[in-house]
Amino acid sequence: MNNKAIITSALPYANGEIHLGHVASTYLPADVTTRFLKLNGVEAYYVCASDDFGTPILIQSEKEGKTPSEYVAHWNKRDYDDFTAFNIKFDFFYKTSSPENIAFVQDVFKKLNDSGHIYQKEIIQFYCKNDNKFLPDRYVKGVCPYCMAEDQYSDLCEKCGRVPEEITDPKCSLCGQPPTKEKTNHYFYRLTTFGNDLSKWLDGNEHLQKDVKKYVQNWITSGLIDWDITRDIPWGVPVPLEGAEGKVFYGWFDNHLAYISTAMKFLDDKGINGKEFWNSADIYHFIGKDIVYHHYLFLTSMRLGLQNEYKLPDFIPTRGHLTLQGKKISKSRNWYIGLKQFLEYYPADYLRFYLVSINPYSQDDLNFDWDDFTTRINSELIGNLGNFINRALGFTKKTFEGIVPETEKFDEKDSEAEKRINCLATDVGSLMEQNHLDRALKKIMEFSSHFNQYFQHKEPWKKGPGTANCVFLSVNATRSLAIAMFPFMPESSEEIWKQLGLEETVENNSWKDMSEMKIHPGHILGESAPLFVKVEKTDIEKHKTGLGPAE
Ligand code: B3M
Ligand code: ZN
Repeated sequence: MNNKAIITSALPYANGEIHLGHVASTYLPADVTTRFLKLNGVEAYYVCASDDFGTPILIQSEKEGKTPSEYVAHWNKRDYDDFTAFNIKFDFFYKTSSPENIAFVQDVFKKLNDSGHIYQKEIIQFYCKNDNKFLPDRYVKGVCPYCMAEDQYSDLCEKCGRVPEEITDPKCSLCGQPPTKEKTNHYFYRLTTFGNDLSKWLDGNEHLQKDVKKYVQNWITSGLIDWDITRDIPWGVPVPLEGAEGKVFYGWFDNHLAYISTAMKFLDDKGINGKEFWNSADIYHFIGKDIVYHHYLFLTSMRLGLQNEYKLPDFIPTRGHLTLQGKKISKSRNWYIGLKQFLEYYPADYLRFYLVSINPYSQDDLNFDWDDFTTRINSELIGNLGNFINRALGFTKKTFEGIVPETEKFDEKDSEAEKRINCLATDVGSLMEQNHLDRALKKIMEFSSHFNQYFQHKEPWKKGPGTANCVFLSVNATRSLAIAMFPFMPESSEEIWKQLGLEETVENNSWKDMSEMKIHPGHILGESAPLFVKVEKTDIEKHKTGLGPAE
């Protein structure tokens, strides 16, 4: 494991509230991974920013009668607050419209332009005579020329994931009229010249997911097209060239550069050489599968064009989309659950537990299902883990006045239990290192279930021989669980720590500490109380039809 890491997750558009779909695929896996790396002593920083530019934001701010700056400032704060309530802990959360990012983007453009990767071309653009404006990206809807999917925006087909060269049967998304075509000058990035280098990079990086690599390779072999990186709209990073007045960069030219500029700003402010750190760290970009094209082709080819002045990503953990009760999430049809709303009903850890459990390290979609949520919380989280911890700590309180007793010689079951504790850090850790967060969490649950059985088998309430060993090992297993759970359920983990009567916080431990038995005879436990409250089926029935808006 590299001892330095920078972790990013796809930058949320400053254009609406964070919902369960966002956190499931991107922010939660990134947060869990960062917490894991930190426990392993890695100097890891999780940076993120709001994605402030682009046509959808301009369109929406116009609709709401706000300036785009006011509009994005509102969402930047709201998103950050919602993430924080969910215990997504960024080391730094910034914005793509920051002065640092604007300067960085312009500088990158100049370098790429000077080295011949950019050219200017007169193009014909859709223009709406009714609205008197050029219609880039989301201003136009139509049919995808590759897969024939209808009702797609002109900048990305949500069906096949490709970026159309020209959308078929275009309509202005503001007024629905078919647009006309007008001439304008745009700047293009020579993506076509990077095919070989991109291919080589894909082949040489063993951390990237195989299935994703395969379809990106297919895109490359079937032919890349040069990429139009400018727009004629008044909101974006200005193109820093004479004669390019009024033009700004396309949002996907500048947004991923904010991964770098945000990390630089944060590190430099801390007195760390940002560039040096970036280039010696493992770089993780967590994304959802809809933006593979942008991260595997646009982002990487730009870093290649800069001659690796900033190193390319090591990991691009890519996950599928969340559906809700089996149906596609849609904000416009009000079929989604806002993160803030959800947290008004249930603790963050319930959602963290559930979403990690159902989320494999793959492109497969995952489904939020209220009944499944109820079952997993009530029977797994509470029935297994909560139950074991309550029993272990409650029994010690009741029978030994909360004082961990002296042990005797271990019998076979005790030794097996001890071995489980000794192996836990490696068993769970190796899965975490491979990004299999769901399987790692499952391992933790198996550990807990083993200890439930062990406790049951030892029948300590009969106070026979072996009772003290059972208590000693169960209390230590509880401590192991608290550390192992920390990346997944930080609040509950800290609560367990308190109940164990341990000092400081779980965060200050190291990952491998969970495999040692550091609670010794004579240790006094803190106050114990049930960790979790059951999810009521009657509430769930109400939620199925919608949660109601957050206050
Ligand atoms: N703002 C959000 C998305 O398409 C987009 C990500 C930018 S990452 C550099 O999911
Ligand atoms: Zn129009």
